[in-house]
Amino acid sequence: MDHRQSGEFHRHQRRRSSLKLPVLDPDGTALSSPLLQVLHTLFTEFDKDQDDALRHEELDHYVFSTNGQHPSDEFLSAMGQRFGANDKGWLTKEGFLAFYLEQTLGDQDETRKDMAAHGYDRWTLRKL
Ligand SMILES: [Ca+2]
Repeated sequence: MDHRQSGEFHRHQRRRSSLKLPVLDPDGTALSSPLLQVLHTLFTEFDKDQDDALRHEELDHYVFSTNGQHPSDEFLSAMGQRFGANDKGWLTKEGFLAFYLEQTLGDQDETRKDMAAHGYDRWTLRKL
């Protein structure tokens, strides 16, 4: 095939292989089930002591793995207070999901970028 045909072939292949899954449900008001699945997996992975909450060390590890920066203790506490914490002040799984709902409603690309940082394809939400 000549150069032009080859380009079209590759474009076609790319389209076929890029099944883009939604990060929000059809109403646009809740997280989509494929994204929820990934978030549940990530939460479990980072909840080392399995108490269904991310203590500061665990949440710091998550944030650092996501964007390469260590947040302050104030930031970590504020996340729990704002989105949902247990009686120790640690961010709960519900809080973690509430954070992602707010972020995703505001900026879907930001959430896709976060998933990519954790080794997921940002469009198909599959582990790479
Ligand atoms: Ca924990």
